[in-house]
Amino acid sequence: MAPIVVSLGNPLLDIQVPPKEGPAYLEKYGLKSNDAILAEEKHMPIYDDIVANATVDYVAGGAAQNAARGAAYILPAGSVAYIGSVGEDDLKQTLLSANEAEGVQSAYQTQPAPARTGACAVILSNHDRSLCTTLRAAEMFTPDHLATPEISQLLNGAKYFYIEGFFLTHGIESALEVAKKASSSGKTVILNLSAPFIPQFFKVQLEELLPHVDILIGNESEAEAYREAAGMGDADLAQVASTLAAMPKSNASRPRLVVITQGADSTLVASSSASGAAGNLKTSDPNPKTYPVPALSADKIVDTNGAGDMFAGGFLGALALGKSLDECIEIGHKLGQQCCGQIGPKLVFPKVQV
Ligand code: 26A
Repeated sequence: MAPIVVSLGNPLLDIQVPPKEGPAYLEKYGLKSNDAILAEEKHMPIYDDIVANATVDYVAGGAAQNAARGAAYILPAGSVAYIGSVGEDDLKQTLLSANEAEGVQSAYQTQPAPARTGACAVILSNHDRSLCTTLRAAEMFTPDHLATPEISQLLNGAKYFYIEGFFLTHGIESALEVAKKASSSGKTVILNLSAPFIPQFFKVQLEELLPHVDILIGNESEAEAYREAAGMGDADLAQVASTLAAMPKSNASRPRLVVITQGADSTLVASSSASGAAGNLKTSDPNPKTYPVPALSADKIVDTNGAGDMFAGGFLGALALGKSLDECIEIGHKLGQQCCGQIGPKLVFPKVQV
């Protein structure tokens, strides 16, 4: 079966430090307990440091790669492919195995040595996670990969395109190429804001891509960062979501949805038009609409790393199955919660019915 979902992002191996040991590393490297950043010079020793001195877990990561595995969880075998750039090393092998085990086709661009696959130090404390990333080979992705026969066939055959906001730090040209082509062919483009620093420091790239985006997904801190970057004063999240939904759109035949998650609190969906079209809010729904999140007791939470990606992956998979918006949100919530019960951005295997 040719993949109908293609996901694009930075392939990373997550190196996780458990909550007991996490706070010391937050302090040592000046990291916030709940954040996602690109490592600066002063953070660079963290990778060797935690590997040598902490009890680490290695898990497949990379925001869009996690979402790809989430979508694959609920779609028929062979439905999902993932594109990103890696090095020729053991980290790549770990990522390949995770994708293969979970039904994601890895359509990697591989950089020659000495380039190494990217890594993310995941410092846990309580239910928070601090992500500190060194992109390495991931930011060496070049648009010519998209033109190779294998990848262009993949792009032509797919119907749903998922792009992580993180990719915009280096890959706006490729992201635009994928999104423009997809949206001009009436296909669906989904963008995740990924982290507060994307609307904060990459607002130009974000707004360049946004016209080609049908569904924008983010969390409350990313929406707040956009509010600030856009000078929206004390607008509430519903206003921020509605503003983003109403921004110019190249494929005017379909409304834009903006989905804002708020952890354990309700999820918000704003639409550029409450027309009742397929996959949109119903005409009778409020716009924005608030979806309650089922309760998850604290003792069921192992760590929250990847929960947002698995929400997005569940949403994406359900969308590709032709489910209603309400069902997409419900499945997103289920996979997000499932992920909270696992170490890292993982789901439950053998698979459980969602
Ligand atoms: C460019 N940056 C900072 C990143 C990331 C990232 N994925 C792509 N680019 N920083 C952290 N992640 C991934 O986010 C997941 C949790 O949402 C981590 O690898 C982690 O699995």
